[in-house]
Amino acid sequence: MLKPDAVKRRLAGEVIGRFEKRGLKILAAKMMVINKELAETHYGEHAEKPFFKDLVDYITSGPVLATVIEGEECISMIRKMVGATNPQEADMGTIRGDYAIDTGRNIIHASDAPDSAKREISLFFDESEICEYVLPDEELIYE
Ligand code: YYY
Ligand code: MG
Repeated sequence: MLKPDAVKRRLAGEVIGRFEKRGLKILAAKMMVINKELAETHYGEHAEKPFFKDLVDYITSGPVLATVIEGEECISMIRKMVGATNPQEADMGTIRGDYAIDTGRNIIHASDAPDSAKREISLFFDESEICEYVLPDEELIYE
């Protein structure tokens, strides 16, 4: 999910483009303004953390671009491409390392495991909104 800072800074295309160029497949994408309740559910694992209120305020502060992205080992690959939670610690060449400065404005959310991906996708998308299709160059991407 491209967070409001990414959308407002017009970085959404740039970031999605990195995933496309890597060879990953975009199955769904939707601009939306998340309400407080949905934000609190999405970030439920952080409910007791001191930054929770600021995190919910921030993710609800403007439009996000929610996406569903598919590919082999996609979750760990995307987490690597995203970089460390704190952009100051994120390697150069990662999305956060290249475009962000503060943890509370770190551009992008990425699911961290198959279970959380499944849960998060179901929070933001109906099944009918997720497009299954074949990429014509799949044999050039996968051996
Ligand atoms: O998965 P990731 O986004 O890299 O980090 P999480 O530990 O799941 O935290 C979610 C979100 O919370 C993070 O992207 C920014 C915010 N946050 C924060 O504001 N301050 C922290 N010390 C830790 C996380
Ligand atoms: Mg996380």
